[in-house]
Parts: sequence; structure tokens; C-alpha cells
Amino acid sequence: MSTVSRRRFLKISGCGAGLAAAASAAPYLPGAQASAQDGELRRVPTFCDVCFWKCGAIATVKGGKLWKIEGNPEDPLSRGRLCPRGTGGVGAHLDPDRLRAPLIRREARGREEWVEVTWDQALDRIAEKLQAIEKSHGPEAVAMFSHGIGGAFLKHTIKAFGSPNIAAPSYAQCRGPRDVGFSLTFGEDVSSPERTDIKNARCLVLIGSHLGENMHNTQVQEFAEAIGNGASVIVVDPRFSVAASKAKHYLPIKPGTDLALLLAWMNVLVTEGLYDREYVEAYGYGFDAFESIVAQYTPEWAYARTTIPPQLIRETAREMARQRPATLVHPGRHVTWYGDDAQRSRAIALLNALLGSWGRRGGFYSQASMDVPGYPYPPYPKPDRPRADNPGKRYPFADGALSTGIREATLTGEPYPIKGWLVYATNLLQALPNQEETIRAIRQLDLMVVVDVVPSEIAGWADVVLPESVYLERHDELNVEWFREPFVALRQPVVDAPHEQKPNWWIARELAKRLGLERYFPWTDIDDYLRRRVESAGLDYDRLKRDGILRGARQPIYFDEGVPAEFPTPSGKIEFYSSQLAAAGFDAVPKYTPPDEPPPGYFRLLYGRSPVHSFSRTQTNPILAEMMDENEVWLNADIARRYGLASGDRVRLRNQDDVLSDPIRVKATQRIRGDCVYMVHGFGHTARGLRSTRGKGASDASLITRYTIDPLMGGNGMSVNFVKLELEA
Ligand SMILES: Nc1nc2c(c(=O)[nH]1)N[C@H]1C(S)=C(S)[C@@H](COP(=O)(O)OP(=O)(O)OC[C@H]3O[C@@H](n4cnc5c(=O)[nH]c(N)nc54)[C@H](O)[C@@H]3O)O[C@H]1N2
Ligand SMILES: Nc1nc2c(c(=O)[nH]1)N[C@H]1C(S)=C(S)[C@@H](COP(=O)(O)OP(=O)(O)OC[C@H]3O[C@@H](n4cnc5c(=O)[nH]c(N)nc54)[C@H](O)[C@@H]3O)O[C@H]1N2
Ligand code: SF4
Ligand SMILES: [Mo]
Repeated sequence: MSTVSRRRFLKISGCGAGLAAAASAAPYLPGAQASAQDGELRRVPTFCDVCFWKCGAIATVKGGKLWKIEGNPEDPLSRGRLCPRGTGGVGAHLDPDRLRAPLIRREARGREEWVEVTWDQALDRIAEKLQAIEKSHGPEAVAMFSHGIGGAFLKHTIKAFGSPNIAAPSYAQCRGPRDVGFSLTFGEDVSSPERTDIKNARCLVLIGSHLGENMHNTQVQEFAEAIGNGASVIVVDPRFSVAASKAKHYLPIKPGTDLALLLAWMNVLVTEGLYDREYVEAYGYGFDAFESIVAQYTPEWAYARTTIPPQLIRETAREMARQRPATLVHPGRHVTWYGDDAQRSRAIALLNALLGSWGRRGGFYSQASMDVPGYPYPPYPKPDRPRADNPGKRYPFADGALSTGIREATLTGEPYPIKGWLVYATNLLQALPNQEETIRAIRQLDLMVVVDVVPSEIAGWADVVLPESVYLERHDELNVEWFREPFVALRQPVVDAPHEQKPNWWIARELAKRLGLERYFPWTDIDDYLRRRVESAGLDYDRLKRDGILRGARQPIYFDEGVPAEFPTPSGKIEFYSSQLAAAGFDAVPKYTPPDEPPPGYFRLLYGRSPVHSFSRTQTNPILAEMMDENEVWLNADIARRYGLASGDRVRLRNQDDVLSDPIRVKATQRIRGDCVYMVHGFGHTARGLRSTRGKGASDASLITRYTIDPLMGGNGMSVNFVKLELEA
């Protein structure tokens, strides 16, 4: 859906002449291979994996020990600076709770009783079970869940095995609805890293997107730059976020009503004639139908739903219009909130279309990438059956695999049985809604393998647990990034793994060998693989190893620089009215449906990010844990007073389905509305082996028993749970 001719046109072939000279600082000694004498300093360029932004970094090893990690100045993502999590990435190597050797389950699933085994024993066991599943149910009965670039080689093994069932929590639990909403409108999505021209925005609108807590590095740096340049910032959030503290206008919206606000903003732009008429006439399709529909959504209408006063809605709409086309209404990233998320994202896309920001400076730019061919592998076998996650195209606009769809197929055996799960770097018990459904699905399996770095909750349910080396100890697939300018980045080992841990590429290849799939791994080692890929693009692999990054020349990125204004939608235009949606029985222009109200005495449960943690994957990192070792629940100060609660008091949260959380400290604050509470995601670990973090704080995931499914694309609305407070004695 997203790869279009324009991007191909923009791709540059990797000929040396086209490359911008990447000035390199002092020559780096190559990776962990170099022998370090006592006290000797080695600097090894690589890229970060504490989250999926993949910032270019340089690690320093002193006397053979990992000492520090900093941004690589040559890298356009980090621009020489890492976020606090990236800097604390050293702690991933030092983590006291790391898995050390492969484990095979001894007791019933979930009891976390293991025996340590050799890699041969573990891999033989897995191969034997996978072949048994293939024999009885076909290769499609093996599914893989994966998050991040580290999953690339294991996915290759699973595709070679013959299964199409590979899913990631970054789709139906994260940005899937956004990308569908934008694709339905512009014919292209906003991808990752997002094609948002934040630094050049004159007006930046953030809806939820809590930059400053959400630490995606480039965006935070560009946000600071935009503020420094005097951009006006409009923040819409039920909670006074870090971003809100930088805003000219803060709109403390009633949770779940953003679509009403978006419709009212569009109403103002249209009825007051403030939109970019020329742009809409040139590129828009179905504007008349759209105009007549948004006519009903006045700011007064929206006030009753959002609690945002009409004059503030008008004022902010006019501000957006004043700065257009350099007004960027940020598309957000974690958008799976209420189940109508693809339509809310479509409304955000439409608002941007009215402002003429797509393809324009300060709006959405067009990305470029280096043309690096894939490794010339033999073709994969064609699976006999299509993916199991979305039978009969129940969610017609799903363009990615639905993790919860695979879970459901596992539970029901429909459209066909799923009997094996290979889980790579995703803690499904913290990432998917309704833990109980995940556990029931796991109980249906003949085999669950988890590849992790610590004994996480999901590892606790596995039959076989494989310990991976952390990113600072391994190579990974190349990062051929789509960004403002094309570049290729290399991850390479900085230090050795401390115990028996192995890198994903090794695990994937050893497993493939045991499955009789060695022809899919014709390379001698990872260095050979990477060199072949890089050199087939006409690039210098030795230089990439030395510098960590190879940059291409900047390409045109805006319409007025020569990027053709193409919109690969059915009409070839920006679809103000979507015939595709109408044909499938959905609203062609988004319509507002009110969210369910919390029952009396309950608050809506909201959640988000801490600047010093990633999801549920960093709580055992000793450096990051020192900065924050438990989460708190934000509670409106007036309400707290009514309950006799003060900051620091402990409560438990009980949700609408009677699920009780672990104890969590209260943060009583005026910075949140009274109808919701908020907590940072990722804490409240329960796995026995996570000794350094277990029992600290509470898990939002444990309380997210209810979720609503986006009818367009199957995303999981997770902000639909309500909690009440129970005081701890
Ligand atoms: N430090 C750090 N940074 C990260 C990550 C991390 O783990 N740690 N994860 C990365 C990833 S993968 C993602 S997807 C992003 C997620 O980060 P974002 O895309 O910014 O996530 P959101 O869910 O939009 O942000 C949560 C914010 O939305 C507000 N909110 C909740 N409900 C509503 C509502 O109904 N309306 C409005 N307007 N606001 C609401 C909350 O109060 C909170 O401030 O962060 C990325 N950056
Ligand atoms: N309740 C709730 N659910 C959510 C979210 C939320 O905020 N709240 N956020 C949603 C979003 S936006 C996203 S993107 C997803 C994120 O979902 P996930 O990516 O699944 O996030 P984590 O829960 O951090 O799980 C990561 C797992 O990978 C392991 N790991 C870390 N490093 C490595 C490594 O190098 N190799 C291997 N093999 N394993 C490693 C960690 O120990 C952990 O078990 O979750 C989604 N689900
Ligand atoms: S944003 Fe931070 S954690 Fe994520 S890759 Fe960059 S430095 Fe690492
Ligand atoms: Mo995400």
C-alpha cells in the first residue's frame, strides 16, 4: 500500500559518486574482534536498540569493558545525541536478571520451572516439535510474533519453513490504524520514522502524542528546534503532559472525544474559508460531499462532547490556518485508543489535507532510501493457506498481520489450527490486551518458543526459552532507512556476550539447518552476509564498519522541490470522500460516535511512556531502574482529597471486570482531569526471574481486559477500561 513509484523514483542507486562525503572523526577500530589491551579505548559505531528508532551510536570500551555509549554525529536520526534510554543502554549488557543459557520447561506451562540445557538440546527439541506440527497441521500452523529489526533472520527461517503467519504488536496495538487512515486519504502512510517535518513546522498540533515523554529522539530534538524557532504549539491531552507545558494552547479534552474536536476544527476551516482552496482544488477528490457533511459539526456541537470551549476551538483552528501549509497536525503513533482509531486518524489526515501540509515544508515530507538489494535467497515456498489472522477479510482495510487475530485463530482453531508460536522480542502478556485470552491461547499450543534477553512474563509460559545476546553484543540486519535523506546503518558487536547467549542470526540459521532449510542460509557467517548486501549496492562495507553509517545525497523532499504530487488512492487524489470506505459499508467521511462513559465511581484508565523506559523491556536495566524503578497512578488532586489520598499513598486499581492491580503509589496532581487516571506502561512485572523489578508498580496491561476492535482494520482500542480505587491498609 505504501511503496509507490514516487519513492522508487527517489531511491538512489548506491554509486559512490552519489554519496555525500561523510566526514569521519578519528578512525574507529573495528568491532569486538579487535583485541583490547588493558586501559585501551576502543570506539565502535553501531545503532541503538533500546527502542525501535535505531539511533546511530558510538560505544566506547575501556580496558575490555563497556564504558559508555553516545550518539554518532554522522547519524541523521541521533544527530550525535542519544535519549536517556539510549545512553542507559549500557545497562542492557549489565542487567543482573539476564537469561544465561537455553532453558527447557520442567513443570506445567507457566510454572517457571526450568532445566538449563545446551543449545544443541534446545534447538533439536524445537526442530523436532516444529516438524511434528508441520506433519499434522501443515507449516502454516506455526506462527511467529516479533518486534524489531532483530527478528529479521528468524522471520526468514519461518517463511522458508512455509508459514505466512508473522505478526508484530506494532500494528494492531500501535500504529496500524494511523497508517490505514492516512493511506485511505493520501494513498500513502506516514511510516517509521515518521515523515513529519517537525523542525520546520510553524504550528505543531499534538493530539495525545506526548513528545518529551515519548522520547523518539529525532522528533524530540526537532520539537525543541521548532519551539526555539517560535512555532506555536497546540496540545490536546486529558493530562497536562510535558508537551503541554510547552504549548501556546492546551486543550484538556475529555478522553475519547478527539474525533469531535477534529470535525469541529475542519468545520471552522471550511465554513470560515480558511483552508487551502488552491491545494484542495488541485489535489482533492469528493470535497463537496465532505463539505456538506462537516457543516453540521460546529464548535458548539463539539463543546458538549469534548468540554473544549467553542472560542478555543475557533481560535486554534484559525492559528492552524494562519501558519499553513507549515502546520503539522501530528499523526501520533500509539493510536489504538477507542476502536474508531482508523477513522480518527483519517480525520487527522483530512485536517492536514485542508491545511495543505502533505508534501510541503513544515508538514509531511517525502522520504528517500538507498537502494540496497536483498540477499539473493531462493524463493520461499508458497503457503497452501493464506494468513490466519483475518479470515474472510473480516477487517477489509487491514494491511498488516493482526497479533490478536493469530491469538484468536489459536483459540478457536479457525480458519485452521495454530499449534506453534515462536515469540521473538515481544512480551505478549504486556503488549496484547486481555492477558487471560493470551494464556488460554498458549494452552492450546503444542510448542511455544520464546527468544528473549530476560525471563520475561511471556518467557514464563514457554516450553523452550532461548537467551539472546543484547544488541551491544551482536550483528543484526542492516538498517536501510527511509528518512529525510537516504542512509544505511550497521549494528555490530561492541563487547562479547557474557554467558551462553547467542545472536538471532545464529539461532535462525541453526534452526533452519535442523529443519533441512540450510539452502536458505548460503552465507558463511554474518559478516559475509552483510558484506554481500552492502557491496551489491556498490557501497563500501569496510567504511560502513568503520563509520557505522553511509549517507546518500539529499533528495528533493517537498512538492516545490520537484517531488511529484502523486496520490496513489483509487481516484489518484486526496480522498476527502472515500469511495473505498463507502463501498465496504463504512463512513466515507468520518463520523463521531461517543465513547462509553465510566460507571459511577470509576475512572477511565489511560497510559503512556516514561522518558527513561521503553515499554516493558527496560525495567531490569540497572541504569534506567536507578532513574525510575516503579510507576505511579496520576489522580486529579481534588479527587484525591475526596478519597483522603495524598501523593505517595498506595492504592490498588480494580477494573470493570473485577481484576485487581498490584499496589501502586498515587501521584495527586492538578495536571489530569477528574474523569481519568494515568500510569506509565511497562511496570508491575510478575515473572519470577525478573528479580530486580518484580513487584514494583502496577501493570496497565493486567487491567486492560476489555478492548474494542477497529472495524476497518482490526486494531485494538485499549483505552476503554475503567478502574476504581481501593485503598491499601
Ligand atoms: N520513552 C519512551 N518513548 C517511546 C516509547 C517508549 O516505550 N518509551 N515507545 C515508542 C512507541 S513504539 C510509541 S508507539 C510511542 C507512543 O507514544 P505516543 O504516540 O505519544 O502515544 P500516545 O498514546 O499518543 O500518548 C499517550 C498520551 O496520550 C494521552 N491520551 C490518552 N487518552 C487520550 C485521548 O483520548 N485523547 C487525547 N487527545 N490524548 C489522550 C495521554 O495522557 C498521554 O499523554 O512512543 C514511542 N516513544
Ligand atoms: N497495555 C499496553 N499495551 C501496549 C502498549 C501500552 O502502552 N500499554 N503499547 C503498545 C505499543 S505502542 C507497542 S509498539 C507494543 C510494544 O510491544 P513489545 O515490543 O512486545 O514491548 P515489550 O513489552 O517491551 O516486550 C519486549 C520484549 O523483548 C525482550 N527483549 C528486549 N531486548 C531484546 C533483544 O535484544 N532480543 C530479544 N530476543 N528480546 C529482547 C524484552 O525482555 C521483552 O520481553 O506494545 C503495545 N501494547
Ligand atoms: S530514541 Fe532513544 S532508545 Fe530509541 S533508539 Fe534512539 S537513543 Fe535509543
Ligand atoms: Mo508503538
